[in-house]
Amino acid sequence: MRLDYVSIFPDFFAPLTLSLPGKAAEKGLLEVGVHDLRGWTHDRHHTVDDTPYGGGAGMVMKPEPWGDALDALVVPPTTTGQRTTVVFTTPSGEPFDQRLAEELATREHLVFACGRYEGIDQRVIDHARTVAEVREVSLGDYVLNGGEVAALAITEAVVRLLPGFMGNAASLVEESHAESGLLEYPVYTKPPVWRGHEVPAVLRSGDHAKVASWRREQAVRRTAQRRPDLLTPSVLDDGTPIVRATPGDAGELLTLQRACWVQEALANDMLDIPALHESLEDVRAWLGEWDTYVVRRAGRLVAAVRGRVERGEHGDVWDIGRIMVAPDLQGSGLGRILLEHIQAVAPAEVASYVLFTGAASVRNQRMYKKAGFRLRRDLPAPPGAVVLTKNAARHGTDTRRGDL
Ligand code: 6GU
Repeated sequence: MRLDYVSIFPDFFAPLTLSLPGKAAEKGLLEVGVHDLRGWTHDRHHTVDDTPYGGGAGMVMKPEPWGDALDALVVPPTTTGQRTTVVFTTPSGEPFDQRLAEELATREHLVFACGRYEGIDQRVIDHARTVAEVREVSLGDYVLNGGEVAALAITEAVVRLLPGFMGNAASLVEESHAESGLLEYPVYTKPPVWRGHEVPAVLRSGDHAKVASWRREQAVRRTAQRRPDLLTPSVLDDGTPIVRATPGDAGELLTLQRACWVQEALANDMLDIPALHESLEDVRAWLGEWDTYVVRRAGRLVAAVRGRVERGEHGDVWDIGRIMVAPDLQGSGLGRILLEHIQAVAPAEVASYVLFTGAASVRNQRMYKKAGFRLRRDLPAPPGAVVLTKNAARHGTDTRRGDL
């Protein structure tokens, strides 16, 4: 693979001769070229920018030096038919992720065009598309002063995937990681107790099955807390996402709530279900106090669930409620998926989950029991309702000796 970098700050790329890419270059897996854009200027001041047409703040990178740089660096299709790929690093690009790293790792020649100021004249990118594959890539939703650091980050992610680099072990790990779609579980090494922090006992138990299931559970829990967007249950089978409710959903939630609870009330021969009598203002108010998730199908809000932490005598409890599915979609499994989802997003500190349902809602109770909830006749419940609870998945991280 050949990598070229064009920038007005070529010194940024000194690290390429060190660390990972440096080693790959030594092994002959990589050829690296670093180029000063000013080398393609023709005026005395080596000017690379100018004021924007249409006015506005900041400066725009002039097209001519970039055009000459691309003329010099973009090579015609190789015998395998592969063209050069030009990567423009820009905060308005497509988000960089492992999938894109894997894709770029298959290329023979990458040219990183690192912009500064307010960006590069659009015609440079348009022209590049006529001679090369072009990717406009962003590291994430924040703004850097220039694309150099982004190009380095992309390089490191790509180069470690090259066959023969890191003995291929990395790519195997990567695969399993990508497959699970989860964040990594926490890791520990010796000593078993350090500054009062213990290594979770299960990891020292020698029980491989238990270790595996503990790690999986930790990965799911971490993912739910830090990146709920990555979690499988937050997407239905057909890819429909389960998303956080916004204040604008209040009206539709009210409609869904009425539809669901009228049905529930009729089925259970009870008419005083509080949710049935709430106003739009009530819904707006509880939306602000509960973690609420909704599902939209063809623009219509068709299902919802909410949860919040309650301080209980025996530790924090995750109160789950308002699992609602539009009447025409009931029985489709949506309720079960929402129930899984709301458990997965519970904060780490909760000791148990609790939910209430109609004493006569046999179908609901059956679903909850299938999901591991137990009917608690020993706990208080409002008239006509029952309580069900379930222990939250234990997650032995950060157990300090003194706490046990
Ligand atoms: Cl690729 N460039 C710049 N300038 N800012 C960024 C970025 C890239 N990615 C995130 N922020």
